[in-house]
Amino acid sequence: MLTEQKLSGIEKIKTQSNGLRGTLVESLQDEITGAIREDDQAVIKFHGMYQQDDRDRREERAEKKLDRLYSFMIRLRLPGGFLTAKQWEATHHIAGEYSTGVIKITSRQTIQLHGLVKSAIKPTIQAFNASNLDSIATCGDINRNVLCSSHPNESAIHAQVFAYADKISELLMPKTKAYYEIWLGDEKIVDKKDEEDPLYQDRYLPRKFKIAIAIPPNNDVDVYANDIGLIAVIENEQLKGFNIAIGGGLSTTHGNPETYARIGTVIGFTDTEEKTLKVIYEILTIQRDYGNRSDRKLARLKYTIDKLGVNWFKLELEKRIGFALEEAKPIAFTQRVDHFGWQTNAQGLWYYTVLVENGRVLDTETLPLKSALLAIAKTGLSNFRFTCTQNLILSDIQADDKQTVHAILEKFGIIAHTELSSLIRKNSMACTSLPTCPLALAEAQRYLPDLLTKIEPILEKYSLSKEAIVIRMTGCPNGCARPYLAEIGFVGTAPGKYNLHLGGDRQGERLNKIYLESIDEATILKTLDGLFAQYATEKIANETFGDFSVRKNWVI
Ligand code: SRM
Ligand code: SF4
Repeated sequence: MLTEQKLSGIEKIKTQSNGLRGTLVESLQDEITGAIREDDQAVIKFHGMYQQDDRDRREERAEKKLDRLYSFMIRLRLPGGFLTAKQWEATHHIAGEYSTGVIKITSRQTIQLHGLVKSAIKPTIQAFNASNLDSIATCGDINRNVLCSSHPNESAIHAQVFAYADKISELLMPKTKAYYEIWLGDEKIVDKKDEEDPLYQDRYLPRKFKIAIAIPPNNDVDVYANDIGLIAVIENEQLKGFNIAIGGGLSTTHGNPETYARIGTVIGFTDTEEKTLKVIYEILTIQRDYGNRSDRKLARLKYTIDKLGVNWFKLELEKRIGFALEEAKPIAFTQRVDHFGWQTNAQGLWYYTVLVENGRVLDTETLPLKSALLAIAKTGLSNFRFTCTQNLILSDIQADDKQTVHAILEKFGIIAHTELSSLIRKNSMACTSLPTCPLALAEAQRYLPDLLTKIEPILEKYSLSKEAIVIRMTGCPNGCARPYLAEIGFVGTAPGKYNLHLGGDRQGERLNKIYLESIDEATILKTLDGLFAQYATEKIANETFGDFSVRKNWVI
């Protein structure tokens, strides 16, 4: 084990946090500042929150010698991304009362609220708790929200596979009761044995940890971007088990060649639930014991695996689980899509997938999306599911109720918005970035819609509007909208400047590469014009833009 390493500062904060309590109680009571103490900023992440400030207002406040405008972002734990109509209605009101009002669907199938002032945190958590919702372990060095293919029409046994997201989330929850004590006023734990944690101990994991479950042929979860990817093996509508991929992760750091994006390596297959859960648990214990705890840039599972070797990792895993993994079964991903519009599943229930640009649910002058969703929630006729491309599925609607939901969607202009939007817009995704993200170097969700408006006519010019090109943008190289798995990826380098990545495939099995560095909008549009012109005239039948980029050696 890597005991000789000098531990990073965060490691000490974790072990000295008294089961993730830190001094949060004192920080919350301090009325002099809207911020919390520095160490608590690390601790609060494990409770699903980040301290942020409004970056649009930094300069103005600095000039007035004012403190930054601090606020908090809260992220819910929603395994598989599911809310009932009642829970959506509650979320709508909580967002209105305590946050900016915008409900943000994330690239990991959950929702975030931004702009909570310190005194609003407790009432927000208590209001969510009243709706059986929590934000435990959605951030921090721990297992995060577990993803599962969103589209119930994808498989007759979707519900069976979907249930694994909950099981895994429960299995990997921390044992500390700090969340209940601090935010919900539960009694203090007297006997520390009650919260002994054999998995996380008092040091938790070296870094964040992500798990996703995919149901082929749709790789809508981007399964290979996760520390653990489970790929459902289904034969004759029976779940046979899961292929297991390990070591996916996308983040890089500009100018640090030791960092890289990596797609998961498939190491085998498990057939039973017991075995699958055991494998997952022990992958975490290996990462806990061998992950890098001195350099957080190199602490994700992907680096542990590459340092120790896939074979070593598999042998160590088999030692810990006590059985050998079976050979991976053949599976095939042929798509990575959200099925917009109406769909039905094997049980005859209906689903409407709504395009939510960059996951931002709000009312604008032209699109009152938030009001439309509230009206639907109030009917109680539909559940709410979130996709990993920040869209929303109104789900589990009885055939007799379909028309009622349809009429509301139509009245608020949601049908037209969803169905008339271009294919490239439907296949786009941008991260939150400015003004809340402290790490942003360039705009993303506030900019991509406008950039797409300029890209759409270029595609039309070359009769390429029917190409479902996957395009993604992030404001920095951390990769929160998974731009490295897009056919066209933009990664922010500085205000108004992006690296342009090309060559990802359509189903999310191949990373793209940098084609041009740090280019501005004019260069982006001119470059794409040239590339689309070639693609239009030289592509072979059904060749995707990503595959064409590789065939043309645009990226080597
Ligand atoms: Fe992320 C950090 C937003 C998915 C890789 N991410 C952040 C923070 C919390 C900034 C910070 O550390 O202070 C961002 C908050 C911005 C804000 O105001 O909302 C942030 N990440 C997001 C979300 C909301 C983007 C979105 O618009 O949807 C996604 C929330 C997912 C969720 O619900 O849990 C989000 N982040 C991702 C993904 C995509 C994925 O997991 O499929 C990645 C790349 C995959 C991966 O992990 O390798 C990702 N986020 C990062 C990283 C780099 C991690 C690393 O390995 O180095 C950071 C920075 C860090 O952890 O130090 C980061
Ligand atoms: Fe922030 Fe960078 Fe993630 Fe975008 S990719 S949300 S800018 S950390």
